[in-house]
Amino acid sequence: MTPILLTIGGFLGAGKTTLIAQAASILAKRGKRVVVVTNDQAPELVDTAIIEMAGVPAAEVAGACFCCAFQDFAGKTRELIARHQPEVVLAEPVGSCVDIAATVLRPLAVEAGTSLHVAPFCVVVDPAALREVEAGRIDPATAYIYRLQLREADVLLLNKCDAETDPALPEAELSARCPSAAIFRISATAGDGVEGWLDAVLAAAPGGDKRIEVDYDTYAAGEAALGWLNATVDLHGSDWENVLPRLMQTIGLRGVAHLKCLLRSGGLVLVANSVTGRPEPHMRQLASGTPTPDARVIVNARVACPPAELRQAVEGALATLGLGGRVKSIRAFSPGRPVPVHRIG
Ligand SMILES: Nc1nc2c(ncn2[C@@H]2O[C@H](COP(=O)(O)OP(=O)(O)OP(=O)(O)O)[C@@H](O)[C@H]2O)c(=O)[nH]1
Ligand SMILES: [Mg+2]
Repeated sequence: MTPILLTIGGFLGAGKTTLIAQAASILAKRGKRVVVVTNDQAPELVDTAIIEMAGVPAAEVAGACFCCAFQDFAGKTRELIARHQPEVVLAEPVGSCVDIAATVLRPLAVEAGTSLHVAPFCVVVDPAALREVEAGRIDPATAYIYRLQLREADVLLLNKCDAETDPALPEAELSARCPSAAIFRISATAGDGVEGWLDAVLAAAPGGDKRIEVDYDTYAAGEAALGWLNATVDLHGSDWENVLPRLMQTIGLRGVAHLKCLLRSGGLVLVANSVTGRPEPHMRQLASGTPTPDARVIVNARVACPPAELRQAVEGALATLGLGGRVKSIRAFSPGRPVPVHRIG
């Protein structure tokens, strides 16, 4: 059987990984084999750890986005298919990327050796981030990327409905921006609406054929406006449930696109996030085993500030914690100009 490639795009922090974990769990309960391909501009990903903890086979394309590392993406996808014979491949492109249909999905359809049914391209939207964009509170070039992401979607997923008290969720605004996209209201965490969406997209005709014009200079400027930091740090202490939000709060960056930290100590695994329009750190327990006095923390930060400032904020916060803070690795940079290997416009 030809595996279905279901690509879940959308802006940083929209809920892509949460949705992928939820979809993988629903499909596994239906007896389907699922694999996941994650993506980032640098290695050491919170997302890959989350997916692997959910018991789903995953591969990571790290160091560049799917479009710029197309051969790596196609190769990793082929390897996962050969090893696990999945019915569904779930893929998460980097949240600051756009032009996915032209540079990833259509090239895949012609790439020799990758036999896949490309499902409709789904883009996840956090209403809080959409409000920030509409209010002009994010960098104009980054907002350009955000709006283009909506325009190339076959399906828009209005996520985090559980956290919205306003009954007038911006559905009308979304249909105006992207008239031909189907819209589903979901909660990736609670699972509301997720089965209905999955049934629809897995049974649908192939997708990924929207054509959009992209100004690569503005696209590059929108990505370059973001500081990117991936770090792995060892801490020595206790009371990890309080340490993680304290670390996030001390990093204390404004205009966050997505700050996420994953802490492992013995059998305890915690993850905390702060996203555009929802700055208060939100913490979840992924595993509740007994902790030890040692913890390893992965920090992934994508923030609208220069990378040097971002690095200083993270290193300063680690020093303030006073828990040893032995940095195993740290990389801070701004994403380079996107140069897709293929573009089928
Ligand atoms: N309330 C609520 N929060 C959600 C929902 N889906 C995701 N979140 C939260 O949103 C934050 C970001 O979720 P992720 O799934 O990591 O977002 P992402 O789009 O994968 O982010 P990047 O990989 O950085 O682009 C986390 O704190 C999630 O718990 C939802 O349906 N409801
Ligand atoms: Mg993610």
